[in-house]
Amino acid sequence: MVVAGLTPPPWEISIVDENLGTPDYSAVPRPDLVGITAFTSQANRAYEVAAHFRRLGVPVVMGGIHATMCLDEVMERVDSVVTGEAEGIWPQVLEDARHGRLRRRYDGGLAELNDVPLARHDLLATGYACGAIQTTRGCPLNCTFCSVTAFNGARYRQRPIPDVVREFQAIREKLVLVVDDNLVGLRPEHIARAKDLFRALAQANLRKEWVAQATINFADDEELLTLAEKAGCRGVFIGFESPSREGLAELGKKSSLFRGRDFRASVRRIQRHHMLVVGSFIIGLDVDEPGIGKRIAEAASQYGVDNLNALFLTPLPGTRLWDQMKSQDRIALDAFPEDWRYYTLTFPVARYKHLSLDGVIQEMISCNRNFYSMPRILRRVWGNVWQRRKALISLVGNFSYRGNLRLDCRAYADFKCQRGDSTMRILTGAEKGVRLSACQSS
Ligand code: B12
Ligand code: SF4
Repeated sequence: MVVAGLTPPPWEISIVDENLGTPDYSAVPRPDLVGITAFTSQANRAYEVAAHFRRLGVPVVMGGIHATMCLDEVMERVDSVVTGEAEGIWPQVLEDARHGRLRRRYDGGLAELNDVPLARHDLLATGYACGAIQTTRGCPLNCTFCSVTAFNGARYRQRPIPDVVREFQAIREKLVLVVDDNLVGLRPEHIARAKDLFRALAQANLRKEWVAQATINFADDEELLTLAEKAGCRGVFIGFESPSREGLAELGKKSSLFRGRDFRASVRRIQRHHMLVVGSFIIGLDVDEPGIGKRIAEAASQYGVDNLNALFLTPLPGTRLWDQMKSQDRIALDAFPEDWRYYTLTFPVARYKHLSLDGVIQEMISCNRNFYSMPRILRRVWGNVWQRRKALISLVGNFSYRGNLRLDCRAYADFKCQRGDSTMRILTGAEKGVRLSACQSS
């Protein structure tokens, strides 16, 4: 939608979001140019779509996180790759495409956020549960496992407030996901700007509710919380990552944010402003030993978060964790691009120090079973009723996570079957084929 916003007439644009289903591309009028974006986990599908249009002779450009982090792989499969942020380079790409002289590679680097256009929300289909908007880019924290600093840089950049308000007004949906990685930033001037943004959103009387991602310092400023609530903030997703100090140090999570902090009190302060808190944790760190799943569930319950989102430690390309695991030969699923489909953070794709494949999966199951046990869910939902927070959303959220447990177990069983065995041995391509058909027939 942002790239569409950068695209001037006479270009006519349509957006196909395959999250809504796969269209019959052969019935779609032949375009002059195809642009594709994909997360790493979606790369294989992106290549299928690219191949389809290239067969028709339509030039294909790919950009976004995967294209930037896996440039060589992507270059082999499309006509042109745009790495980095598109704002500074896309007009040039369009001009070159118009004259039939697309270059193989363009680099947009990091954009000035004054140059970010209003995203074309009008081009999306209707019926989404929520709209999406970005108000800042970049994160100074540079955690080892995360690609945000590598992609968007450590300099925290904020969009002009009038642009954000206008874009919010253009979003149809009542519920909005603010996609920023770090909603308020860390430095006083960033927090002051976040307050100004919240004031402006409240004043614009948008009648929208929104959720965002933040670091735990969001809880430290009462005025900030009051303004966020008035601006429509109803929930925050916070990465706690590990219940242990050693785990946080391993992930490079800035210790000053965590040192000496009373997590329960921080979470409560946010919740008192009628916002839900989703806590994210990672399983599979080098410090994690058997029992970590239960330990995380207990920490999350003790902190008082409304939902727990536990993920497997995953070496995403371009991260410091990737470099480290690659140099230690610990990337277990490395038949790329095929294996990218497992890089959803919901499958164990690496070799973990103290946990076998079965072991790490069991820890994940135990973590979720523990946190989403019926007595714990009821206690949390009752707490929300009592505090007059979004009890219904909390109830639905908790039950949908609980409902996913059975699906997760099935997915792990399929994953293990396709992967071969529990000793972390990687199968050859031929072995994989045999295994796969065995799985399908069973
Ligand atoms: C919002 C978000 C989500 C939302 C998406 C909601 C939505 N409606 O879009 C949700 C919650 C669903 C989600 C899910 C996941 N996410 Co996510 N997500 C993000 C987040 C925070 C913002 C993405 C965004 O909207 N950015 C705003 C736009 C404007 O930026 P952009 O996409 O980078 O586009 C710019 C450039 O890249 C470029 N560009 C992009 N595409 C193209 C295409 C062309 C042709 C051109 C020319 C240019 C171009 O131009 C744009 C303007 O400069 C990013 C972090 C980040 N900062 O990017 C993580 C991020 C993309 N997510 C990530 C991951 C891992 C996931 C999950 C796999 C994890 C999980 N289990 O939850 C799932 C995958 C879901 C799936 N379907 O497979 C990783 C991806 C890493 C990777 N290598 O793929 C990121 C980078 C975060 C991280 N920790 O590293 N995510
Ligand atoms: S995990 Fe969060 S805090 Fe760490 S670098 Fe990524 S966006 Fe920043």
